[in-house]
Amino acid sequence: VVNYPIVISTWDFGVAANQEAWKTLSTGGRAVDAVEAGVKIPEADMKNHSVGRAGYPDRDGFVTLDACIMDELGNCGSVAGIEDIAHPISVARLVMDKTPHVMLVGDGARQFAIEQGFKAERLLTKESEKEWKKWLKKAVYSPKINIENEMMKPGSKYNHDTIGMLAIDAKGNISGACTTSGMAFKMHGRVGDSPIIGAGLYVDNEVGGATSTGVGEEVIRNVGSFLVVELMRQGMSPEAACKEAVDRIIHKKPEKSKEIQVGFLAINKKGEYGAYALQEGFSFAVCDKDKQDLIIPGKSVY
Ligand code: SD4
Repeated sequence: VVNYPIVISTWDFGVAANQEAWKTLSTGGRAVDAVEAGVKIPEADMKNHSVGRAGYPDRDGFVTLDACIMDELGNCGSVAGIEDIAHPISVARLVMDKTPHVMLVGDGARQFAIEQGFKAERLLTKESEKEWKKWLKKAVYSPKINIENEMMKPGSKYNHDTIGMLAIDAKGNISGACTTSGMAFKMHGRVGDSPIIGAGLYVDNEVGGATSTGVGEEVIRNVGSFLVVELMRQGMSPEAACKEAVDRIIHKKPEKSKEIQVGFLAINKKGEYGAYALQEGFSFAVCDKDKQDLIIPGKSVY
């Protein structure tokens, strides 16, 4: 039995993003078009301070965005540390479609976007600037993630994060997209897992796809999303594969693992899905022909 078309994505804002993706999937469109359209919803959301235009800036006040996309043919595109462009996922899509490259960073990514007709605009909102100035008073920079913990508390105003989305279209083809403003008040130039193919996102059309959210450094160290897909290739269910990837992080850094959040989300070729996270508080959204749900998976010790 197979279950597609289907789209799944990280966090509660995934519900609205999935609805947008579903418009493409339910009318016979390609998964890659669906995921691009889907993640543009949180990218454009002015209330969302962890993805796209209203994202919190880095510690020097620059809003720098990361995104990547991967299709069923193994094509992929990525931008990292791009400034002034509200929809980094669409720039990543054009890196994939129109250049011989996979990844463009910083000013080069911005220049490419402008050449492709994107508007350069100030992304730092008044609200984000206010939060940044508040943060500057103490300027506690702790990559071991006080801010991330705060983000993960249900109801916290930081309680939104990277969106990673995976879709299977009516033909059974799998694609994924991932987009973020990264860790709030990060070092200028810091890049997380989200735009790194294999870390924040990976798709193999024969096996499935995976994406991640949380502290990108730990995901990069373990090449997390690639690992999840490879574990599914060996026969693990999506949830078991996500759990094993989380366990690798715990195994390598047991102490640090107590203080940070990392979550993986995965789907296999049949449209079975699952997720696992280091800490409580992670959620993901599922949309297929029968349902539109928000699911709260367990944490590593449940
Ligand atoms: C990153 N995984 O840049 C992304 C987003 C993030 O807490 O910071 N999440 O590491």
